[in-house]
Amino acid sequence: MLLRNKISVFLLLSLAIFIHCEALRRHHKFFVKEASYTRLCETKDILTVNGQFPGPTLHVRKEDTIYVKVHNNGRYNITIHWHGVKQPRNPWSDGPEYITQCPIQPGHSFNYKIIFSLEIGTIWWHAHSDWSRATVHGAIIVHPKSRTNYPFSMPHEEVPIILGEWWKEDIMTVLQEFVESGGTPRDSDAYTINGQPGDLYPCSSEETFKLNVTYGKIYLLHMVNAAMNEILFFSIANHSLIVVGADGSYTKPLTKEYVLISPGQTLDCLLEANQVPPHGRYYMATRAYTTATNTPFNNTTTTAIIQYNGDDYISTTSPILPSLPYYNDTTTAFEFINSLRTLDPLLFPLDTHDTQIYSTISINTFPCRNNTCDGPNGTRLAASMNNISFVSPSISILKAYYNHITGIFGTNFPSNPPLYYNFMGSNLPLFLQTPERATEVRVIEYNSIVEVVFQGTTLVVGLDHPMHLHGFSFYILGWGFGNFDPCKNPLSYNRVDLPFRNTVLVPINGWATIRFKAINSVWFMHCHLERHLTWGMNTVFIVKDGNRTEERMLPPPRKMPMC
Ligand SMILES: *[C@@H]1O[C@H](CO)[C@@H](O)[C@H](O)[C@H]1NC(C)=O
Ligand SMILES: *[C@@H]1O[C@H](CO)[C@@H](O)[C@H](O)[C@H]1NC(C)=O
Ligand SMILES: *[C@@H]1O[C@H](CO)[C@@H](O)[C@H](O)[C@H]1NC(C)=O
Ligand SMILES: *[C@@H]1O[C@H](CO)[C@@H](O)[C@H](O)[C@H]1NC(C)=O
Ligand SMILES: *[C@@H]1O[C@H](CO)[C@@H](O)[C@H](O)[C@H]1NC(C)=O
Ligand SMILES: *[C@@H]1O[C@H](CO)[C@@H](O)[C@H](O)[C@H]1NC(C)=O
Ligand SMILES: *[C@@H]1O[C@H](CO)[C@@H](O)[C@H](O)[C@H]1NC(C)=O
Ligand SMILES: *[C@@H]1O[C@H](CO)[C@@H](O)[C@H](O)[C@H]1NC(C)=O
Ligand SMILES: *[C@@H]1O[C@H](CO)[C@@H](O)[C@H](O)[C@H]1NC(C)=O
Ligand SMILES: *[C@@H]1O[C@H](CO)[C@@H](O)[C@H](O)[C@H]1NC(C)=O
Ligand SMILES: [Cu+2]
Repeated sequence: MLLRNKISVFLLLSLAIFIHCEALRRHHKFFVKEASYTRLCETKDILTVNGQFPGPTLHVRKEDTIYVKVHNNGRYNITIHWHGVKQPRNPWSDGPEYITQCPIQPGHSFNYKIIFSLEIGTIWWHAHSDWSRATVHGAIIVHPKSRTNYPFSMPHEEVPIILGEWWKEDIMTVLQEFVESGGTPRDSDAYTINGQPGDLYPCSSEETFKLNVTYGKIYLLHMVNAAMNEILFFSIANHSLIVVGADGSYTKPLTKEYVLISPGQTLDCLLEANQVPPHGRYYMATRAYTTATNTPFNNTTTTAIIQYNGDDYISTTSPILPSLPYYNDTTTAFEFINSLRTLDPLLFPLDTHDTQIYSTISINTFPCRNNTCDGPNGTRLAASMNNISFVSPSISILKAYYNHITGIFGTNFPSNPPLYYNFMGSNLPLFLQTPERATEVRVIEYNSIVEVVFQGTTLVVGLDHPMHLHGFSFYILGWGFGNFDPCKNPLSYNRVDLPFRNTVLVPINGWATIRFKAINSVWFMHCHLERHLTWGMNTVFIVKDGNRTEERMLPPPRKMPMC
């Protein structure tokens, strides 16, 4: 009897261990809940996943499928987006609220199925509802199928480096004030590295993120720009960075003293601990790259520290600060972007395209009652693509499309700017500033090669826009300043080893051209500066099904969140 009990306990235990291992690999649980955090000498509650800020890092192998069950134990609606994951045929788990799903309401949960395919290296996840992503975000590291299978020196250690922004004010209050005022949002009070402002800010020295390295070893930094509203320069004192990946795709190794990373972008960088003793301590540092005149930004610098193992004077040596490019140094910013090259062969030929969309991306204004808003001359600030300021619908576009529900969205997103004017003009007539409000999508044929030319304008203010496309990575054929010239500019396109990314930084007062192959379903396209997303610099691409079963969108999971 006793023996039999022992055997059954043993069996139960091994079953439990088996299930546990299985759970570690494929099933994850995200509890979205408030937790108390102290930064910049003040304590406040922030929304987190599992109480962690930044949230947990997900480790997967290339081409895995995993499940993340998200329980909303917070006070706000929430959705999670798996940024950079192409999710072939499965837009149901992509995440943007009212685009592919209704939000998960407080007390409810949703089981996301995340299908990895081409992605390798660093991508990330973040909330895609209101402004929750300020604190609800984390890295996803896609490892090669076999541990040794890197196209570069095997790293000794892999380290997520997540750049972010911290507000002393509650982020929902920041959002509410921003929307009500009609002006620009209040600036963040600090930039952060792995959730810490660093010791150049008050009350931050103890917790500053520190990376201990061993002389002679190589470290793989998995970098994410999770900041809400700022493009960032990043550099490490006395150490070069070797960029080997961007946006979940390998690049040819590129050695640089600094990198530039836009919200929504990721970089994989090798760091060689190659400083000979006596070592110093070395800051890694980040601050804003911004070109908008009259748009305030926080001009402070966040830091973390690199220190060498075995040094006994560690805590007394003050760290060396790297020099960072000047905050409006567009030349240096684009010199970096321009140097990135894909390592992998092209996935489709780039000599031709089937569909072209030429879209302006503009900052706009709406009239405001009695001119009492905080935009220029009392107006309300807005943003648009091809003069349409995107209005979020009340049920998801994906659901409306799949179930043929009419009246939720239109299919008239224009292929060209509705009006041609000098997009770079310096005194444009004021009537051009006011866009149309609508929910317009663009329908695309299955398997077509789509070219999008983003054209910045000087309406209200010109600035750089990191444009992000869900569901695809795209090749960046070219970019330049001024008005796009359809005869001349394509002659200088790179068609050989151009970068393969999911977020393109369109330069201030300039343009950029991307191409992707439309192989699956309903995808959001938007500026990854959060204020521009809120203002409507967005649209949606619906790619029709192909003829064969394996070219069709998967059916919805049984329990989608309800509106
Ligand atoms: C930038 O951050 C610093 C440090 O937290 C803060 O004192 C300052 O007010 C912020 N600047 C702006 C323009 O918001
Ligand atoms: C890094 O090194 C310092 C000094 O030796 C030590 O106090 C600290 O615990 C180490 N940190 C980690 C994460 O190993
Ligand atoms: C860091 O680099 C500077 C400039 O190249 C050099 O003068 C200094 O000695 C280096 N310091 C350490 C501790 O490696
Ligand atoms: C930002 O900081 C840099 C370096 O500290 C300084 O040179 C520059 O004048 C500052 N710019 C603004 C707009 O405050
Ligand atoms: C950068 O800012 C400085 C002053 O802060 C200004 O003199 C300069 O013209 C700016 N450069 C560009 C390219 O806007
Ligand atoms: C707007 O202006 C009108 C007329 O000047 C005034 O009667 C009205 O009270 C104002 N409304 C608000 C909300 O201030
Ligand atoms: C504000 O109004 C003045 C006077 O009508 C006009 O000259 C100026 O261009 C306006 N500015 C903006 C940004 O609307
Ligand atoms: C945008 O559309 C509005 C409303 O139709 C129009 O008044 C405005 O001139 C248009 N602006 C541009 C730049 O097309
Ligand atoms: C689907 O089949 C139709 C009829 O045979 C054909 O015209 C069309 O090109 C096919 N579509 C795709 C995307 O292959
Ligand atoms: C939360 O989502 C539901 C369903 O779409 C919606 O009715 C409700 O207004 C949302 N709540 C907030 C605060 O946005
Ligand atoms: Cu933008």
